[in-house]
Amino acid sequence: MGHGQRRNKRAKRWKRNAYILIVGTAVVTVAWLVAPAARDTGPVPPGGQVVDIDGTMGGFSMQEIRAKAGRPLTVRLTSVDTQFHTDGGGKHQFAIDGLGVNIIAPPKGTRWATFTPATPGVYEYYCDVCCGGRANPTMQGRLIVEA
Ligand SMILES: [Cu+2]
Repeated sequence: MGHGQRRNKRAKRWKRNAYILIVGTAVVTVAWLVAPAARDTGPVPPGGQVVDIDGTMGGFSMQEIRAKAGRPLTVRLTSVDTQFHTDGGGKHQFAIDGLGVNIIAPPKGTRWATFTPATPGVYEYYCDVCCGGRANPTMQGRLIVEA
């Protein structure tokens, strides 16, 4: 085998290894980015209603929630965003001023709160920690509490 051939072989092997490393890293990164957030299901009071809602940069997954007055309601908020979002760091909030509810989900995480709306009515919920916050029409919704 000539000198040039050997060098050529070594260069080829180096190229293949670099290729495997780059593709492997990309695959792992993409898998991590698209993986669903771990759903942390906390304790739920018996007889209560549970609502799972996602916060994304595109808004809440639900813009209307119906509940019954006097019945415990557990809201589980999951942020599907990563910490690499420059606006809000991947956190999302679910707040209802009139009911003292304020849930903030960390990036790719879930937080929940249980509360019992006593009075029928329409309560606005919103997120104010990301992308335009309350001014963003997709980061708000209505909790409709029926008698
Ligand atoms: Cu948000």
